[in-house]
Amino acid sequence: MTHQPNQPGNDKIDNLAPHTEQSSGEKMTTNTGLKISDDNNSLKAGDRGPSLLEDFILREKITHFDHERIPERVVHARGSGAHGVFKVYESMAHLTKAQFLNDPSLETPVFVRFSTVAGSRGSTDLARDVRGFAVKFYTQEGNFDLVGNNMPVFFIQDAIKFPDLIHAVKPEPDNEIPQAASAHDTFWDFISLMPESAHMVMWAMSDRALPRSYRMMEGFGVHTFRFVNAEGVSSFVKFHWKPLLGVHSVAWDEAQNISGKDPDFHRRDLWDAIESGHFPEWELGVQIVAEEDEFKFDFDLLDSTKIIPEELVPVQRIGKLTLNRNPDNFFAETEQVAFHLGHVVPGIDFTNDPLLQGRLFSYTDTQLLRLGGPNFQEIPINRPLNTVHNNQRDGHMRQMINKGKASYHPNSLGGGYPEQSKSSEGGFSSYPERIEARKVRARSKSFMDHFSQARLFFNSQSEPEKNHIIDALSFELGKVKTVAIRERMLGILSLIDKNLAAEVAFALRIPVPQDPALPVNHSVPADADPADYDSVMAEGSLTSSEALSMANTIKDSIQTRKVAFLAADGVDEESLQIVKSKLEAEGAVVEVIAPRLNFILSADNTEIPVDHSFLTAASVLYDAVYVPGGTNSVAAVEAEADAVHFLNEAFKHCKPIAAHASALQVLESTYFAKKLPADFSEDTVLREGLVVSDDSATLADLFTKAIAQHRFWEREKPRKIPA
Ligand code: HDD
Repeated sequence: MTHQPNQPGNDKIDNLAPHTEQSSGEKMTTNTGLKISDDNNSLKAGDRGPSLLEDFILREKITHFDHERIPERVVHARGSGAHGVFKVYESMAHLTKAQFLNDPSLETPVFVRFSTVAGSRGSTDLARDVRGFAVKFYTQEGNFDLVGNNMPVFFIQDAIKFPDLIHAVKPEPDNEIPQAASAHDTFWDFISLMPESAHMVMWAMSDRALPRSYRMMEGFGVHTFRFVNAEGVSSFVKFHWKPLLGVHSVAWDEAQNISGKDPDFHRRDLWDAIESGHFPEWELGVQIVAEEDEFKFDFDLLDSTKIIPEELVPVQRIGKLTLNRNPDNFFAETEQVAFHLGHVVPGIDFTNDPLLQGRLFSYTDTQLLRLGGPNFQEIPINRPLNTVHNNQRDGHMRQMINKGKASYHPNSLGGGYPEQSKSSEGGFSSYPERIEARKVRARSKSFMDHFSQARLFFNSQSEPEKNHIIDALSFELGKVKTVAIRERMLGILSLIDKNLAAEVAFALRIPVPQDPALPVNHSVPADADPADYDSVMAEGSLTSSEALSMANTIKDSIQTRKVAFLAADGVDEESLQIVKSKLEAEGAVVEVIAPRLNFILSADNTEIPVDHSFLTAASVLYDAVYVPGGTNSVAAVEAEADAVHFLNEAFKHCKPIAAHASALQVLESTYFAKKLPADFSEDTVLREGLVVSDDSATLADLFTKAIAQHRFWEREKPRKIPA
């Protein structure tokens, strides 16, 4: 196979190839292959007469169109996908017999789909929401799906509450408002009655819910899974994805603006990065707990509202995922891909986490509706690389032509085939966990501490991150109309952190309930003693964990950061080009924004291409902004209200801003003029994120360092800055 530049291939891409179509140079046909002579006029009785029922070409075309839509995913409807590859660094055979984790020379093709949870298919990418991070590994032993999120915990402990959670967060059923937002009464009503959601709510209200890019977020398998090695020895495992570009977010005000200016922001970002050869990369991390250590923690490994702090069990980075190819067709690949937690390979198995167990049912069930029947595994994107042999037959849209008479096992007419495999031959056998129990509808008491890890998360945040959580809760509860719900939430917040509750209460101007009783857990069976389900007010063994704060992420690269250059005719070419070349050499993407499109003329009359006019650009779509010199250009930019607004907004969103010394007057016409520091030494630049210099090379160096810092959140002190 040949592959386009920047669109590398792999075995799965080759496997998809026979199903692809390319019309270039071809004649138009109907679906039966009949060449079409006129695709513009229906068959009529006279050129002004009625269309004829006989027109099978018209009917075929319109019927197909009428049936183009399939049900969107009931959750995670909005998403973007990409192809890639995964390679393990070293054999993990001591822990798992999964072949793709045993052989460092194997390159396993993958398809990854990122998503938001609550919004519809056409909703904004920048909703405050959890992000899905679903990876399908096309291994030589069949498909393995790791269907995770960008947050390591979940709102609920038992899958039976999932429909309730989703009904609560989705638009309200009477008027279908609001779209892709949790800031409404039903969500917070449910949350305020479900103390087990406290930890996840902290994550969802943090900046993790506003990723700068899919490429800059972590991923987590959430549940505790099992690894099983060839000797049958099992250990518990939590899966992590660690992005090599670090974990970065945008500001909430910015997110809301992006939703208007470019609702496809994350989708476009992923697409553009891959098209330009900046392939997103993550390392696969695992936290391993030996079987005998199952009960050594002060939380339950089966409880999906808990993390294993990295201080207790370090994350080992065992391999790398690279996304290196965009799909050819959104619907055929990204929409039709079907993930399922139950797609496992030998060496990976489940635990009794009740959230995981319920998911094992839901994912196949939902594909039956969404993709229309039991043959969805035959859709090209879902097919495994190895061949499929079994006695399942028929059904809607069956593709496979199974030969022979025997479609049952055991048989003699088919020679006894297909035959079963022993474990030693790669046959999957479930881990033989010993279980002796009564059949009960209940929840383990070990699941009842709902607050200590919520507190651990809040305590681990930097000051700006804490402020963002306070602001997010004030915003969300501010949109809640029912005062009793706000009050109940304040009660819950006060059990996490008194100061957090007080700050949110201040914004809502209602008092924090004094010494609130632990909230009643509403997940109580009717016949049970509620005392058995009381939340427990435990202190975890840790008070803070570094890995939980995005402030501690890597900040060593400006690769793929988008930098806006604000310029006009008369720009000083040197101050533009020197900075541009340096930033581009470091992997950043520079775009020139000017009053009008096409080009600007430099002071020396050179044409410099323009990427956007102020009409189509906005500061929220960039990571940093620079104003080059040149008398006329500087005067024009200063006089352009959109340019000044651009800078003001960039400052408000804590972005690095640079200006050539001869363009200082542009910064002086912004509202942050009075905050310009007295000097622009490296220390000041790295503290304030503002760079001014008359030497373009020095400026470019300092600006690069500032952009690598991503944001200067300290600028938000005092907390509110006018736009
Ligand atoms: Fe789920 C989709 C992740 C709990 C039921 N889920 C879905 C997707 C992701 C997750 C990433 C999108 C897959 C794609 O891109 O196609 N879900 C999670 C995580 C959970 C979780 C990390 C908790 C740890 N989910 C969960 C529960 C249930 C479901 C408890 C049901 C009991 N999820 C579904 C679903 C979806 C789905 C209804 C909708 C579309 C699909 O499956 O294919 O089956």
